[in-house]
Amino acid sequence: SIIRTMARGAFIVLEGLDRAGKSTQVSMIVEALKERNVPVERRVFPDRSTAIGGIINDYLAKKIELAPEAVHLLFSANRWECKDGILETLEKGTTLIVDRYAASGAAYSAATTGRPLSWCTSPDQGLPAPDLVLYLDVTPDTQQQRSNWGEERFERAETQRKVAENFRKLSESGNWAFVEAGLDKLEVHQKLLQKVLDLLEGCKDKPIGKLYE
Ligand code: NYM
Ligand code: MG
Repeated sequence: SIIRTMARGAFIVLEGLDRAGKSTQVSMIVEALKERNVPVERRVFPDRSTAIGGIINDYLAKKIELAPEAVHLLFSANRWECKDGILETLEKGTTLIVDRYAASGAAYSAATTGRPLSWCTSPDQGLPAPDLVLYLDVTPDTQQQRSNWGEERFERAETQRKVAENFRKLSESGNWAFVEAGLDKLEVHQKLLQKVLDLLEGCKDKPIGKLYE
């Protein structure tokens, strides 16, 4: 077996409904870690830059129609095609801050297909598991006040309500922390950063887990 000579990076995911502020907060965390000389990279799912991501993008932008189950499998395939890249990054000691991941996959698809969460989590089984999921908890009022609300598919109050319920169920397994998303963005950042810093030392010697195993 390979002797690990270097600490691995941490795998941290930000989750939440649309307009929770995840992308802004990912940027702020990445900048804060860089200032502390922590090797860090960001990723976003869906990764719209790949061929599969292009189909997902066209679907979300309402340019094409697809069966919701087929879209679900594309979202999962989009994570699987990034699996080796994720592992290489973590193994070289770089921490990853990721904007959405498997929980979004299951929470949205369970709402849009009506299929059980267990059906929705199964294609992601075995993917690298996050060390920490930071959930940005946003209210419907705050969502609707934020820019471009309602443009993409799934941006409807009823869908979002179901998705939120699914996120709550998913948060019962794994290491999740909830942060109120309606606060001032610096206040949200400070809360998130504290949780990230608390985690960083602790996971260096732990092997990277596998989702739903
Ligand atoms: N989404 C995202 C899914 O339905 N399944 C997934 O696996 C992922 C990663 O895509 N409404 C949905 C959630 C969002 C949409 O993401 C696009 P974003 O972060 O809003 O650009
Ligand atoms: Mg969105």
